[in-house]
Amino acid sequence: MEYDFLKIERKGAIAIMTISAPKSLNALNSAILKEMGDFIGRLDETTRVLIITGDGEKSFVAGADISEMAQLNEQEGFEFGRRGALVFRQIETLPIPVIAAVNGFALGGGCELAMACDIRIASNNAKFGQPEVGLGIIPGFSGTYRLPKLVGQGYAKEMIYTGKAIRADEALRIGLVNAVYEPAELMEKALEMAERMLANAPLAIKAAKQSINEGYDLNADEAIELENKLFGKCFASQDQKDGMAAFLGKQKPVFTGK
Ligand code: CO8
Repeated sequence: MEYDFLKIERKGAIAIMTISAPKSLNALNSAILKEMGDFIGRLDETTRVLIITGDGEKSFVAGADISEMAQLNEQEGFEFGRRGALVFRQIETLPIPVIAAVNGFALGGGCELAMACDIRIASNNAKFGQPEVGLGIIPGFSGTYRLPKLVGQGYAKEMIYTGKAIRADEALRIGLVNAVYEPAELMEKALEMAERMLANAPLAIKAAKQSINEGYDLNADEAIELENKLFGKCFASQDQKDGMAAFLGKQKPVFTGK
């Protein structure tokens, strides 16, 4: 499948989705959101880790496309926000790990896209921010929901109310990103992390992701119950048998994802 705004690369079971709209620093318009939804919807079990990045050395995603949003009325604004939020939720609920390799500006919808991914790593020139209130709107691709979960309400409110952008080192300090690298190293490090994940049991990673994501919004008893069920289910998999047999036989496990 060919896309106008996405470059798709595959390295074995790793897919790299690069958002490419260089004239607007990869700002997200409806066409890009549609292509992202299409690509994510087509992923099958041959893809076991997804890496999302932006084209060029300057920007991951500089937000939603302001020129498209400028003329929207209330209903259209609602629909545009919903479209982005649904695509981001699709990313968040993929049964595989998703790594955001943030290679520059991650502002507004760009920061929100990175937050819909499981893990964020950044280049040292990256900048994160939610500048929406300076445009007369609020974060509309679920940033008010995900930013406080990642950095706490106090810092999230400061970022959203002031609209200030923070540098990669500050994003690292507050836990918005896991690691910061030289720009030239970023993709290599993302691939390295993805490879480590590929060495593990796919069904176990899927269950762990479900337990963490869904458990977060439950109360303690419900979250522990959910983990318990998913833990039990692992024992119905061949991967559990192969993984434990390999350990006991002092060998490296080879997982089949069954
Ligand atoms: N939308 C449209 N065009 C953009 C965007 C954007 N978000 N960001 C940059 N561009 C364009 C610029 O207009 C410029 O175009 P042109 O060359 O035609 O003038 C080109 O990209 C290059 O940008 P700059 O010349 O401004 O480059 P600088 O290096 O000087 O600055 C910045 C880079 C700091 C990233 C600057 O471009 C900027 O501030 N961009 C806007 C960032 C922003 O405010 N993002 C948040 C947008 S709102 C949002 O994301 C809401 C999400 C939820 C939506 C819900 C819908 C209802």
